[in-house]
Amino acid sequence: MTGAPEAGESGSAIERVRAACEARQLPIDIIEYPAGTRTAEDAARAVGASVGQIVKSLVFVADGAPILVLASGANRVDLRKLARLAGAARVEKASAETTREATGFAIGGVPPLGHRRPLAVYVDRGLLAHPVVYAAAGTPRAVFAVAPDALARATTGTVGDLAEEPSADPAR
Ligand code: 5CA
Repeated sequence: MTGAPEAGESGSAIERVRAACEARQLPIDIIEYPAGTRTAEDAARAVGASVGQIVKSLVFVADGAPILVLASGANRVDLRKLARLAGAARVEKASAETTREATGFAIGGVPPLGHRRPLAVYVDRGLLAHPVVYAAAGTPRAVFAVAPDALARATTGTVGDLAEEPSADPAR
């Protein structure tokens, strides 16, 4: 056996992601980068892609329930847009602990699928502007390349505009 399974989870983090992708008929190739892919910027540097091509897999809490947002590394998530898309009255960013509890993965390695329990998924349509994007594969050193439309299908994600306007005028 290789790799240390995480306490309370069956299989290593990477193996859980691989198995989830296989179960959804999503063919992927997981690549590990010793330099690390913890943040979108780190991942972009390691892969040699633009930061917009990096998938941020972010947990939010919508009316008390954890949900997952797949956002482009180039965008910040607009909480009002997310609340509207998710049909929730109140949405907030999840803590590191809630993220770990909901997904079974630690921040920096949270993948878009393969979570401990199924989460409703919302996809930032900014990801669809790229032919290929790169998502975390369970650890802060592993990513996989995937076509964004295939990723949205495999996660049964709801696609919408979730990007915070970069030019928003705070005085308005
Ligand atoms: N491996 C990379 C690229 S694939 C990755 O996982 N990026 S990420 O954006 O999905 O994960 C990092 C995100 O975790 C940050 O953007 C931030 O939103 C969130 N985060 C970082 N630290 C904390 C924290 N202490 N509590 C809650 N969220 C955090």
